[in-house]
Amino acid sequence: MKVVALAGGVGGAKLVHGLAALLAPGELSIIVNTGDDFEYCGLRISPDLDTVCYTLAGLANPETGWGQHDESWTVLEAIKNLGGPDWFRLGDKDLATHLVRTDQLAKGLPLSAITQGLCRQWGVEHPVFPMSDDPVRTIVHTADHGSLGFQQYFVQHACQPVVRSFEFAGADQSAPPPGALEQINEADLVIFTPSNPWVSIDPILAVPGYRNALENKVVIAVSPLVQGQALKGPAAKMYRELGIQPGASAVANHYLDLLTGFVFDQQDEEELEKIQRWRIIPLLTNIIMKDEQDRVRFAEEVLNFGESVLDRSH
Ligand code: FO1
Repeated sequence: MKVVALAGGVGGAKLVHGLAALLAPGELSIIVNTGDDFEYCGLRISPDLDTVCYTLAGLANPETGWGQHDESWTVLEAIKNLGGPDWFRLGDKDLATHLVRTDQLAKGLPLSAITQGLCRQWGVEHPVFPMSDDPVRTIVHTADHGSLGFQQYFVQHACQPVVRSFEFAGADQSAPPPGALEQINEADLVIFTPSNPWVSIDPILAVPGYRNALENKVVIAVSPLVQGQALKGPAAKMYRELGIQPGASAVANHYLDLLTGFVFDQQDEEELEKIQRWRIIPLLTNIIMKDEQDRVRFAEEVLNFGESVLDRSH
């Protein structure tokens, strides 16, 4: 079965890791959010691309989900001693990624080609695509801190500002990178991984071309919320601030027109009836991936569910 996974940060990367353990490189490709990208210390940072690739390469820091494990912070300390910025923590090995990416971008390589090259060096065999080679930047419009770049909101303000709306600056002028739409057209199944719908999956869907490529595909989304709480990050807080009760059905409703199936947690059974009313095929299970083998356990359940949804859709 050929699968395309759309992913953002840590939650999405965990399911991608499980899927990659079960599917060959020719059966799984990943399209990653780049709305979180920004310039810092003169370097181009692509956090979600790095989180997905580090996770697939076994290099990710398991505590934070971002950056690399066994990291050292020599350069960051030296930057701080020079009065430079240290609010966004760059480890020494992580810094190498940003230096190489920035150097290759300056030489005119597209982000998708740079990503392929880095994946080759990291031994990541599953194809990883940035959602676009063009710049798309998530802007968070807040009630009390004006308009913030994503990392200003997420790191500098620690997700505290009250969100009013999101903007994906540059999306209208952007396009999928070479090969990404073909992956979707050839896919049997598309999975929206348990990433933040507002700032991880929506930026990808805002790039012209993806929505209509998804129209005649079987799409399954996985809830990033359990009992109205995000397993990690500000997704539930964002829903509340936007006047929407956070929960599995809110996430299913978020993607409604695109979904064939929806995977959510058995603790949220009370939302089953509402979700079925939307004629979405449900899978209720334990969606919490507490360790590496749990990622594979859950990925296997999602793939089996995908097979059953495919059988029912033909
Ligand atoms: N998140 C933080 O909360 N604090 C940091 O200092 C930080 C540094 C960092 C460095 C590299 C990287 O790839 C990600 C980093 N992140 C940090 C996480 C990042 O803000 C988020 O992973 C995404 O933007 C949202 O998923």
